[in-house]
Amino acid sequence: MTNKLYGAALGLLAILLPACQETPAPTAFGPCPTEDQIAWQEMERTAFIHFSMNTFNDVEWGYGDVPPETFNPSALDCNQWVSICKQAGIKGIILTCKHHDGFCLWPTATTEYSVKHSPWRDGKGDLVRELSDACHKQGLKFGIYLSPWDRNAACYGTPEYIDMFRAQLTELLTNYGDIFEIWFDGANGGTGYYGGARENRSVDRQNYYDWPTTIELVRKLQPHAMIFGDGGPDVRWCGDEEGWVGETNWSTLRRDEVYPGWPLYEQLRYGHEDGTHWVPAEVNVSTRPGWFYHASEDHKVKTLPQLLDIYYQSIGRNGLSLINFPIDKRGLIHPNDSAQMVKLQAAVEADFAHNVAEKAKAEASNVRGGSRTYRATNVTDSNKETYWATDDSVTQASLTITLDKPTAINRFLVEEYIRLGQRVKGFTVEAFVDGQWKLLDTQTTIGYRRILRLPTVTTDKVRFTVTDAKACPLISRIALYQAPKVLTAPIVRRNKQGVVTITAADTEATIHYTTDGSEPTADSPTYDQPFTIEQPTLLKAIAFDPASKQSSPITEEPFDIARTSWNILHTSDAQAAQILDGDPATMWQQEGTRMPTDLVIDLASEQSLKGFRYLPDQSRYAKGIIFNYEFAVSTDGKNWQKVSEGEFSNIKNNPLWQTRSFDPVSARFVRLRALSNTEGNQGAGYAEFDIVTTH
Ligand code: FUL
Repeated sequence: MTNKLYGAALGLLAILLPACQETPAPTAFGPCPTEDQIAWQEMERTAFIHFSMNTFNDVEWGYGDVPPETFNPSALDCNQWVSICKQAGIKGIILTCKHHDGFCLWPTATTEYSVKHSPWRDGKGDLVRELSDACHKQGLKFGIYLSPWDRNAACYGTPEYIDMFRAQLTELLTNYGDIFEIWFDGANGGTGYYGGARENRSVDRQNYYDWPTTIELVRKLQPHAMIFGDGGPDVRWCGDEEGWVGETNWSTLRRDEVYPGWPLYEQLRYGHEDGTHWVPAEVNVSTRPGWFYHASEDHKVKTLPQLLDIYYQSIGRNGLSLINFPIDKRGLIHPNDSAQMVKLQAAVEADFAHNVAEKAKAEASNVRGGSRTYRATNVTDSNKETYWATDDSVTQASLTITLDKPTAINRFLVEEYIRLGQRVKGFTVEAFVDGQWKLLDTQTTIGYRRILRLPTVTTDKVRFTVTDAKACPLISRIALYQAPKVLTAPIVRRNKQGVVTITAADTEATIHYTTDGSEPTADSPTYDQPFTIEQPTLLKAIAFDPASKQSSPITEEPFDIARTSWNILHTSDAQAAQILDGDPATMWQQEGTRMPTDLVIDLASEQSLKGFRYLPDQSRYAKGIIFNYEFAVSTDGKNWQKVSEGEFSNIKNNPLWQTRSFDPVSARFVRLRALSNTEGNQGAGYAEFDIVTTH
């Protein structure tokens, strides 16, 4: 080799060597998840099953005194539950093996208060067995809910109960295969049957249960199971039962401060930035207002827009979703619940059908050691084990994704490489539009996954900037999508003054309506601001997506005359106005009266009437639902003529609009007289009241 050549080779080596040297990998920062916690988080969607004695007694919390004979499902089929869960994209199911009333769904040796004394399967049934078998057969994981509170057990409150509780746990963790999660409820202590004592037994929530010993027992019997509690130890409550966790959501928690029934539970919505342990949030919510089945809630199953909000406010905020199916009295998932949950799955699949950033080019303002191992394109390579990392000293950095051509997007998804801890404290998302950067969103934490719903923007460059982090950010994935619009039938309301508002679930959809009875189409008038309808009119409306040319189902609203000048007589209660405000969510409860209770309205002018409409209280704990009624009319407010009477049959289970017709009559005053309500007490409540004229 000549000297010249030798020199050139040396020079080349000098250039190549640093690139060949391994850039040191980032080290873990703060608490990190275990492999079991990661496997749990990756399940993303799980289901709760609330089914027990409460189902048959139409209550949410049983007292523990109802005889086991009451438990008698007629057509129970766990395979139906599991099949529906599978169709709904769910990966594991948790069963209320024992709720607060103490009734056990398996033939336990610890108490007589169980399925073995029920008529179901002639007392030979074991629901825990049936569901765990069905789950394992269909490839779903199985988990258990065992209420620490037991309102049936005579020994509740004494050390003897803790032994009984652990014996129950041992049965459940030994006899039913792999358990992925054990759910310990924070509700405990209070009134109960307690073997006939019927008293109030409060316990020292922090110490009574001696949780450390119970946790040790679980670890021994099911070492891979996640233990859920207000503060974990493995996975935590999200601090509400409405289906959301905070936008800022740390998977870290000062765990030792928290215990089941912790009064500062609202902090669980956000986790603790300075947390000492990895305890990710689980977001539990029911498909209906209640956890247990009540026929009266058949029409209150969450709508697709509500379920999508829950999805984005749980999984989209670094949480795991746990959605409850209240099993009905037959022992089946009610068709209303399964339909909605399957719709949710279809909508989620559509939203994430096509990641337009997959394999896209990406460049970053800083790459750890300039190394290919930590390059920017790791976020678009579809490999969750590779990630973009910056130098240790860098906690603010940008990464720009360039698309092949301008593309419409409205979802931004980002994931941290959580194996080495949760780091990002703040970030922004921008799009390059019309020659400049447009800020789309400013947010805080990321964690396992963050999904942002953004207004649709067409762009070929998206810039993600970490504005603050605890340590160098490690980003394993960024994805961009264009989710289709949510086209559900619009909501139509008319207030007392006759002002009509129409809202679509998707704010980017257009709304079209007709008032002549014809079917609305994209060519019908566009709704862009409230308008007034004073005369009887059938309003029909749709939501429409101009991009896909798809329409929602039609909303039909049969309005009668506007209630503008109506006056509710014989009351000074300002809340009374709420029964004429067109909003079914507000109500008036006539307190302090004894049945019969009258609702008297002056219509301000004489009208030709042929019927009336009554909507009872729509709230979760509805009051004063009128059962027996009389309806009378008057021209002078003094002399009354009864035109209708009877009962609103099945109104408790079906608290929808009740319409009653009568022979046409002319009158200025109307009187709805409540003779009884569904609870057999004295209140009369109304969400809305209206009349039907002959027009
Ligand atoms: C609560 C319980 O009191 C409810 O009945 C339900 O089981 C829910 C999931 O947890 O704390």
